[in-house]
Amino acid sequence: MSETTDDRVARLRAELDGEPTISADEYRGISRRAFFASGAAVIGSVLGFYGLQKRPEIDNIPDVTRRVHQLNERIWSSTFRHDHLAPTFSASQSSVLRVNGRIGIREEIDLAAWEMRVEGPDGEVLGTHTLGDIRSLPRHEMIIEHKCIEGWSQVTTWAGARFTDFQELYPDHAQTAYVGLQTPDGDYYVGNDRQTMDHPQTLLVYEMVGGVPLDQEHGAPLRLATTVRYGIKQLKRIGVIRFTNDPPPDYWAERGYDYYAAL
Ligand SMILES: Nc1nc2c(c(=O)[nH]1)N[C@H]1C(S)=C(S)[C@@H](COP(=O)(O)O)O[C@H]1N2
Ligand SMILES: [Mo]
Repeated sequence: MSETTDDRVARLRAELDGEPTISADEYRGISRRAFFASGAAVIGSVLGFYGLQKRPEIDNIPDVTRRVHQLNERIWSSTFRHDHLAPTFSASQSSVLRVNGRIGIREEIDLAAWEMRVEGPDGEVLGTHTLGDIRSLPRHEMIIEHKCIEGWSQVTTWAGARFTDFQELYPDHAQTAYVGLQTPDGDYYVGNDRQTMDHPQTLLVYEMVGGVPLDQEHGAPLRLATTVRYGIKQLKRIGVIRFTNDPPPDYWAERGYDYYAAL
């Protein structure tokens, strides 16, 4: 795909803003192609090539992609391998992740005053935590490839607590279908499905490359990192965690991106 000068200017401007630079339409195109490439056999049996051939060229694309996404999601939730680990890398391959996305973290916060609130399905407060609480859980480090839907990826190092270890503090809410996360100001918010949160490579991260505490731009004092979802789902500067059975509001899903953003 060739990029016009206007596209490039728009992209660079958006990059300066630190926000995803791919439009929802482009994203749908990419994810549709990826899906067709990986799931042609499944789609063939479920949708039938009849439906695909009949598809009008441009007008109907959102409709077709919506159906593909619904299928995609169903296939994902039925085939998700909970024990499948993403590849890890050596420290020499790892570097501090480029900063991307500043929604909900534009202003610096007082890290000493930070607290994280935990809520149940109706917003009832179940608990609050300091960073000390999270640091007292077993520390795990992972050197993984972070992937952004904008089309770049980078090997980086994260260290923190496994979400499953944190979840043990809330056994009554360990089976909810979703976990919602929000920045303290509520400006950025994501919903992640239970399988994602229960994955062993899903961490509440407080340190980055070299064991250095997370800096503000990377989401200090605490962010999410996971190998099974794109960057958009890895919320920086967690203020609220909510256990819920309904899909929590999701910033980029509201703007047309696939809710699951699965890898
Ligand atoms: N609060 C917040 N978290 C966010 C974002 C954001 O805009 N605000 N952007 C997401 C995106 S699109 C990516 S790729 C990663 C980037 O993390 P990094 O800045 O540490 O590289 O953060 C994710 N988490
Ligand atoms: Mo991203």
